[in-house]
Amino acid sequence: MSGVTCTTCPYCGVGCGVLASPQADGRVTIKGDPDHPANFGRLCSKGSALGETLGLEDRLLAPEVGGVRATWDSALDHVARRFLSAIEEHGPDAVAFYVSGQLLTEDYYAANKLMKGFIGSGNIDTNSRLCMASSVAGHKRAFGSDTVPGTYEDLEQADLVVLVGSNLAWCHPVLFQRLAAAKAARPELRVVTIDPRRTATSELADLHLSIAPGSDVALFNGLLVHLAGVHQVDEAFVAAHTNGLVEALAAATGADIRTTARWTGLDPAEVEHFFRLFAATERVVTVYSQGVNQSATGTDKVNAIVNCHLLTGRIGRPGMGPFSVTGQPNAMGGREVGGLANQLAAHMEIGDADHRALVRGFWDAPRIAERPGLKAVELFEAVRDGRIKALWIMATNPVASLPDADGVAAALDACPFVVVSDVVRATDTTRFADVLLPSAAWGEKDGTVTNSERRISRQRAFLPLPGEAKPDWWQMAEVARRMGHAGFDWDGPAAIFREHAALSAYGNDGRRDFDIGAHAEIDDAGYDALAPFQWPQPAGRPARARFFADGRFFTADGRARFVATPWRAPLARTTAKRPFVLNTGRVRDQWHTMTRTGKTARLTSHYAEPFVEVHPDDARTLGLGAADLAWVESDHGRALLRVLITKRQQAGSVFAPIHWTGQQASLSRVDALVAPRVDPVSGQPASKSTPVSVRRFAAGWHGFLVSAARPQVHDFDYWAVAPCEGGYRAEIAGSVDPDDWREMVTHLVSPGPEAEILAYRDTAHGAHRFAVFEGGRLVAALFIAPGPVETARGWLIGRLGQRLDGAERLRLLAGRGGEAGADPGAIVCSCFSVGVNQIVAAAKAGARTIDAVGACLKAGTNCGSCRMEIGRLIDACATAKAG
Ligand SMILES: Nc1nc2c(c(=O)[nH]1)N[C@H]1C(S)=C(S)[C@@H](COP(=O)(O)OP(=O)(O)OC[C@H]3O[C@@H](n4cnc5c(=O)[nH]c(N)nc54)[C@H](O)[C@@H]3O)O[C@H]1N2
Ligand SMILES: Nc1nc2c(c(=O)[nH]1)N[C@H]1C(S)=C(S)[C@@H](COP(=O)(O)OP(=O)(O)OC[C@H]3O[C@@H](n4cnc5c(=O)[nH]c(N)nc54)[C@H](O)[C@@H]3O)O[C@H]1N2
Ligand code: SF4
Ligand SMILES: [Mo]
Repeated sequence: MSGVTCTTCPYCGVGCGVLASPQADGRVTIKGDPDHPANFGRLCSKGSALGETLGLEDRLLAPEVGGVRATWDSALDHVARRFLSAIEEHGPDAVAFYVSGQLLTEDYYAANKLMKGFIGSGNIDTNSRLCMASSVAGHKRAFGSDTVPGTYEDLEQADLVVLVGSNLAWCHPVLFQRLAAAKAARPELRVVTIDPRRTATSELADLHLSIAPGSDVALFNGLLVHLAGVHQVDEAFVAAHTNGLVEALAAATGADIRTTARWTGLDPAEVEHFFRLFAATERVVTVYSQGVNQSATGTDKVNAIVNCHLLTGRIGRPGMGPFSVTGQPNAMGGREVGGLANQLAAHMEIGDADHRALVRGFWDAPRIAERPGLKAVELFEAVRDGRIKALWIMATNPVASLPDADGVAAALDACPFVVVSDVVRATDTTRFADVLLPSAAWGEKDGTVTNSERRISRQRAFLPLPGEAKPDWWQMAEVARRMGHAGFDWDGPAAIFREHAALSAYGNDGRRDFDIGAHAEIDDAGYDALAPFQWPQPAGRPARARFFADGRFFTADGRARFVATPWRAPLARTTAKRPFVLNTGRVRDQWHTMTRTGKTARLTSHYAEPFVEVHPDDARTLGLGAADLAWVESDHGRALLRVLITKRQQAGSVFAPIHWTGQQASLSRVDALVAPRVDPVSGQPASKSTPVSVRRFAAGWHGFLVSAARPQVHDFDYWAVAPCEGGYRAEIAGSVDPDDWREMVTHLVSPGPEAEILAYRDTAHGAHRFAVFEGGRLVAALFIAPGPVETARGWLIGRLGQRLDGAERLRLLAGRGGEAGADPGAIVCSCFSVGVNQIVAAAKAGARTIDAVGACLKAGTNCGSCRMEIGRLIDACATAKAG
């Protein structure tokens, strides 16, 4: 294949258009698609680095049964047989699928159809349960349908954008850049961020509310009361198009500014400032994400926000509305096909007999699930206690991403039959598979995805299928056929898309929001050429960009519902034994469990290790120093993480990113700690509020290693490995010194027989340094120190693979690299590998703006994902100077 392919980024829900051009040398050039309406040519750091993640070295390229390579035929027969026999013996509810918002709509459609229409169970749930379920439930309660009313343009057209529990700068970077550009062009556009932590996103904010974890309902109840009190009520809209205001207001009674401030831990003046701003601004968009959804009161948080928009009638008009931004590339597509256990298909409900009859008729299905299936957390409980006999996991890594992750591992271990479809051979979940099925990855697969603003775009293949990899829909269809079911004989994703589009229009008449009937007759060529479009696009009726401005909702009486959301203090109480709240989330350059973004040196240089952020006051009490290691423990499990001390963290809570797994580091899965507590309405886990304790790890020694070959690190108490330019970098630590340091080096890097190992012992500092040369080139270096290793990591990495003369060797062993001023420091701009030290130096030398830093270092001038961090460094230098 050659030429330029228009496709869509496989990471976040912004859904950026990508132009991929395979080169003669096998590399693929990646650019933003200037014509795609989500990004207009922009890409963030992860999108820009897509070309570096396409290597096949770690891919799963052939089916395996029982760890042994198998043919597709035998593997598929085996899967069909085992599912059939489990169903025959124990009934349809004894089997389950656990799928993912990273499937394409066509894959997802096939999986849902097989489970709900042909196996006849509701037991298909998805990682969207961990992600969007509270928003889905909140939308349904308020609108009668799972509808995102607005569009990205609304963020640019608003006069106030409120970001609640959203680190947009890192998690939806291109949408954030659109917002930042709009604010730069129109400084009167106000931004408020609501997050217990200060983040890269809050750098853009005019007002940051560092609320007490979990207290969002109290804040928005207070806002509702305030808006009613200052007569900011759209009386006509409320009277004609809503129900339930009296009850919602009653539930919020007493939430005056003072009380709201007390419940949210904020200053009354800040609360008042926010309330006044909201009251006085007609064009308000409230964007929310996992700080809202991943909570034991997540659905109430959503409705408390939506209530304020209904009260003011600020919904569905340009620049106004509640806006749930989705995480995964196809979180929305999964909802459209009914991939959650409590949905049916095409935004229909399992619980609705008419919907069941309609879908059953359309599919010509032998049986249809009569009731909702198990939601993710319950599903894995059922696996653990033996109710589920056969489980198929597709495009998700639950041993790393579900709460009580060790419990999930135990469940999979106990399950009689586990199938895993993945693109990567070794993940924390593939370890437990009886059958491994190699899936087509991004760039190889074809289909559609729907982004946060309901825009459906094509993902197109530009690479051949490697090895024996096959698309996920094909795997599902083959197993369905082998189970004896008709209705799965599609010849490609276009056929599935046509069926999906036709079902969305079937018996619809405008009663259901999701309708793309205009595409039900699309031919294969039309599907190949399909340009991004927003739903709904019904056949014969006009398309529209926004919902609800007309006041017509999808409830039985057509009116929206105010939902009473009485404030309850968060359930996860800290105790003397577990005195901190563990908050979890994302970093800029990694995607989830790192199976793709973890492959590139560029993306791992921003953060190369799993870490926990701790407020300086807490660090003091805990006796933690900078870059110490600490045990973070909950009632469910523990993790060993690098300590980052920062004031951006609230005292009393700690933050750890979710990305690291057993593939990259020792005990680093934060979900091993997270309690399996869920929101009672949505079943979404409260992933951001587990009580934990933090304890310093008494390391006897710390080590930093660079090595051309992958090092053998698994025996150490602590280890974390990442790729770097020319090889690997690793952080290691142990509680007791080894008997022989030199032997340890040999064990770590297995030097060849000709290797020269130079050693240096710095007795004054208790340090040991080793350098290993092969053919005159540096192939490994290890720096050991009694405390966290202080060395110029970037400098050392830069020496890997180089020929060093005698003087250079001495300098290296003396650990004097950084003193030469050559250390860029931790990488901030991953596009041009520009580090903290360089940016600080530029700022000190007079670069006072982000653009000035860009002009001298190029930092921040490509994808722009790092601009907020550069801004913060400049500010810090300016403050230091002033102070
Ligand atoms: N770089 C990167 N981007 C991603 C992803 C990724 O893995 N990496 N994943 C994608 C996916 S699937 C998702 S779902 C999105 C998630 O996108 P976001 O929701 O923006 O990301 P998170 O970091 O999970 O959490 C957001 C913020 O919620 C805050 N928070 C915690 N508790 C509370 C609370 O009680 N109230 C409030 N108001 N805030 C709170 C956290 O401090 C955190 O800063 O990101 C998507 N984009
Ligand atoms: N504590 C805590 N836990 C969380 C969260 C949190 O904020 N805090 N966030 C939650 C959220 S919002 C999410 S979305 C989840 C994400 O959690 P996961 O879904 O578990 O994370 P991923 O690493 O994206 O897993 C995707 C898997 O699919 C594989 N894959 C990639 N492409 C394909 C493909 O085309 N086909 C197939 N079959 N496989 C493919 C990848 O190699 C990888 O193994 O984590 C959740 N867990
Ligand atoms: S913002 Fe970044 S990760 Fe998200 S779709 Fe765009 S390029 Fe991909
Ligand atoms: Mo997500």
